[in-house]
Amino acid sequence: MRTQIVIIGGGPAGLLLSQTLHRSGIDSVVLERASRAHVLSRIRAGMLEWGSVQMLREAGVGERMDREGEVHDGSAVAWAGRGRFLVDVRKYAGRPMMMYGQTQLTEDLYAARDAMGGIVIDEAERVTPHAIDGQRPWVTYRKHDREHRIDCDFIAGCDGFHGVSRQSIPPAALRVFEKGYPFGWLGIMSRTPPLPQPTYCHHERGFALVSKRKAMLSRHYIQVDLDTDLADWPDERFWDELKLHLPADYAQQLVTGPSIEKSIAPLRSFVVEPMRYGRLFLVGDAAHIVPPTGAKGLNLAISDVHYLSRGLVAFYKKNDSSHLDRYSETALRRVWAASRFSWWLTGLLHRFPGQTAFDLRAQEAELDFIMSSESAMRAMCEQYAGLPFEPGCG
Ligand code: RFL
Ligand code: PHB
Repeated sequence: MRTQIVIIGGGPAGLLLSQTLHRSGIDSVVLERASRAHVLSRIRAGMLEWGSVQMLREAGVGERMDREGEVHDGSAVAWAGRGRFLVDVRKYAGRPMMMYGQTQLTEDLYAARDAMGGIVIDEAERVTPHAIDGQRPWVTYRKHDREHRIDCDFIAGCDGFHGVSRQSIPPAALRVFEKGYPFGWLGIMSRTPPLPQPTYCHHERGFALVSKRKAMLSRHYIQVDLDTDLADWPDERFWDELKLHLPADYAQQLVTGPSIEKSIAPLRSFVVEPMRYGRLFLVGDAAHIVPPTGAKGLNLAISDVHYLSRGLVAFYKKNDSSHLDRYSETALRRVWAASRFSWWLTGLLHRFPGQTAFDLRAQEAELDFIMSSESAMRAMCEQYAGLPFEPGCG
């Protein structure tokens, strides 16, 4: 088989890239290791930047998002005994945000690929890129005990943090920047009425986030130690602990119920440079991970797709490879901005082991400062809203 672009990974980055390229007349094949049902069972992000919303609309997958997603002015931040403030991105950054689940978005992308006859091969085992430093790369994989080969012009590595793409690049060609955090998020999904506003809660017991997907679907998180065992967290314990982290009025309003999903995600910051090696481009979580505190991971995956698809379109339609050559540099500017923001917000809102009473007061003083200083608030909002895509680049 031959195609122009082999896309490794059928998560949001890979599916959106194939959808965007298709609309510009560029062929691709998506190779996904998991089954479609598995990909669609993963519960992850919920908060889309406005640039992501526009990109999804342009890709022809915005219809259900515009119908079912919720447009928000921003999220709130609450901290012990001091009430809360709104990170009003509509007011300070001039654009709102959209609550729409990654699971739903992935469903929409699959539906769009199916409707356009896009090739998405699931349960592709042992996907392996070859000759990525030459002009004619190819990819092999196994399916139903048979070996297959696809020849292509370029490979897009959209296979997440644990994927094969980044690992296919000689380690000496990559520089890795990494930071671990000594905690994770325990998240639950429940069919209960959500609190009105997504709210990040700073508390001396640790961080909590109340969020939602839609009218009767709540998504909440609390900070936990890395060695936490899910079995030790029956629903009642989760709800009791969450209430302790919330402002009093929220704790009173909170409606509890059985969880329909419960999982723990460790927090991590990770970036590789460059995001390209020869004819292999890294996109989304394959190249970078941010802690979820800033709601940036999916949005970065979407902005990478934006820059890479524009580069590929310029290459095929205008015989101009200069945008592709700048892909890594351009994408990394946004990646680092979001990595810094996510790291900062994580540090501001979480409880760290060994943290002293002084450290806690310093966090509270910074929250106080953001709430009372318009310039600090504006700076926070600009970053939470997400930086605009760079025009004409990528
Ligand atoms: P994905 O979604 O991991 O998809 C990669 C796909 O590649 C497949 N794959 C392979 N396929 C073939 N061969 C191989 N060898 C393969 N290895 C892997 C996998 O099966 C998978 O289908 O990466 P992608 O597309 O780059 O998308 C990134 C996002 O999923 C991620 O950044 C976000 O979910 C992060 N995130 C959030 N991002 C936001 O923008 N806003 C949020 O509100 C937000 N909240 C979150 C989050 C992530 C969380 N967790 C669980 C880490 C909340 C949480 C709790
Ligand atoms: C979510 O709704 O899952 C969510 C919202 C904001 C975040 C992270 C996750 O920062």
